[in-house]
Amino acid sequence: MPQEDRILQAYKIAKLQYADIGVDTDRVLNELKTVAVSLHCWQGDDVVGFEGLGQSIGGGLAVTGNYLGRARTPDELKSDLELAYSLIPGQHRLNLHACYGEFSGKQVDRNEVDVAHFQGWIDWAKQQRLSLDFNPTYFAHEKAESGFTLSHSDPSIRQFWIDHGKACRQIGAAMGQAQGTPCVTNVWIPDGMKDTPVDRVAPRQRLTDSLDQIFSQAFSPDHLLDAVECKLFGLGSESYVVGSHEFYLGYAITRKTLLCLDAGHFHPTETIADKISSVMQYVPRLLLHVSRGVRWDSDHVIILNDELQAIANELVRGNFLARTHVGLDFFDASINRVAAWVIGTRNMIKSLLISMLEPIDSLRTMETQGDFTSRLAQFEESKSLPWGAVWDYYCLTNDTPVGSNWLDAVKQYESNVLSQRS
Ligand code: RNT
Ligand code: ZN
Repeated sequence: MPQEDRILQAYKIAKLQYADIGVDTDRVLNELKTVAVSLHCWQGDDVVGFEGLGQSIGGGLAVTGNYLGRARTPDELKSDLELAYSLIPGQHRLNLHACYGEFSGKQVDRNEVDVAHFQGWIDWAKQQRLSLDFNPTYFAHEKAESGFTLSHSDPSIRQFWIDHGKACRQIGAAMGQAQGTPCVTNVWIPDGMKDTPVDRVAPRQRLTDSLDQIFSQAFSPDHLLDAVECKLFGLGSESYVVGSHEFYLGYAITRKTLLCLDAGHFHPTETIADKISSVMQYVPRLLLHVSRGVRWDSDHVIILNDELQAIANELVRGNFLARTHVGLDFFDASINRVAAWVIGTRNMIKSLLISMLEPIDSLRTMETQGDFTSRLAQFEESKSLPWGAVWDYYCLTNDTPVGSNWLDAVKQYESNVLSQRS
C-alpha cells in the first residue's frame, strides 16, 4: 500500500478510536497548528555567534562535540534553519542572541548593537514567514570574564552591560513591530561564584537595580515582552548564582515581566512541570526553555520522555498555552546540528499532541467525583491509543516528512553542504 494511503487509513481508524473517548482529532490538530515553538539559533553553531572575536563561550556554558558542519556565517545558519523548518510541521519562530548580528566584519561591541545589525534577520524572517525572539548576550566577552555582568561591583562594567540590555530591548521591540507579533526578549546572566561568597546580598541588590534601569523604558507589549531566566547553578557558579529562582520569581511578579523556566536549571531531580501552575497564579506569561538536564549538563537535546510529557501535560491541562511562549534551549555538537533541531522540535510538538489527545474533560470529572481508580485507568489506557497515526497524518497534511523520512533530507544536506564546510 502506498505510504500516503496507509497514513490516511490509519488516521481514519485513530479518529474513531479517539471519538470513542470523546476526543475530536481534527479539532486537536487545528489547535496544535496554532502552537509556535521558538527554535534557538545557537544549536546551529555551538553558541559561537558572528562577532568574530574568537572569545571562548564562558559563562559556565559548555558545548561538547565536534560534528562536521557548524554554521560559520549568517547565511550558513539561515540555510541550515530553512532545512530544519521544512522538516517540522507547523509555523514556528526563531530565537536569536545578540552575538548573532550581521556585523559585516566590523567590531561592534555589545553596548553598540543596533537594529541595523539584525535587519538581515528581520528581512529573512519575513520572507520565511517566521517571527523572531531575542536575547542579550551576557557571556563570551572580556567584560564577563570575572563571572559578573549586571551585578558587577565595578560601576563602569555594570553600566556597559546595562547599556547592552537597553540596546537589546530596542532591537527586540523593532523586531516585534516589524513582524506583528511580540518579540520575547529574555535576560539570562551567568553571574555567580564557584565558592562560598561572604556577601550574597550586594550582587542581588545591584542586579535588581540594573534590571530596573534596563526595563525603565516602556514599549508596547504588542512589540516587546521582557523575560528573566533563573538558574540554580552553573559550571564555575556552583556555590552562588545571583539570579536564583527566588530572585527572579519575585522580580517577575513585582515588575510584571515574564518568568523563564529552563528545564535544565534546577536540581537534577527537580522538574519544572509542577512549577507551571504555581507560577501562573502570579506571573502574566511564561517563557519556557525546554531542555534536558543530564547530570551536570543542562542542555541535552530533548527526547520524548516522561519529563517532557509532564511539561506538555501541564500546559495543555492547565489551558496555559495562550500565556506560554515555548522556546527550546539545548546544544549538542556531537550529532548533526540540523537533526538536533528537528528531533527536539518534533518531540516538543509530539508531546503537546499527546496531551491534547487526552480525554481531559472526563478525566477532570473522574477526579472531582473522587474516582481516582478510573482516573488512573484512563491515564494508563490513553498511553496505548494510536497518537502516532494522528502525528503521521499531521506531518503528511503539513507537507513535512512522515516518520524518520526527514533524516534522508538531513543526510543529503550533510553530504552536499555541511561536509563542504571545513
Ligand atoms: C544558560 C541559559 C541560557 C542560554 C542561552 C544561550 O544556562 O539557559 O538560556 O542557554 O541564552
Ligand atoms: Zn535557557
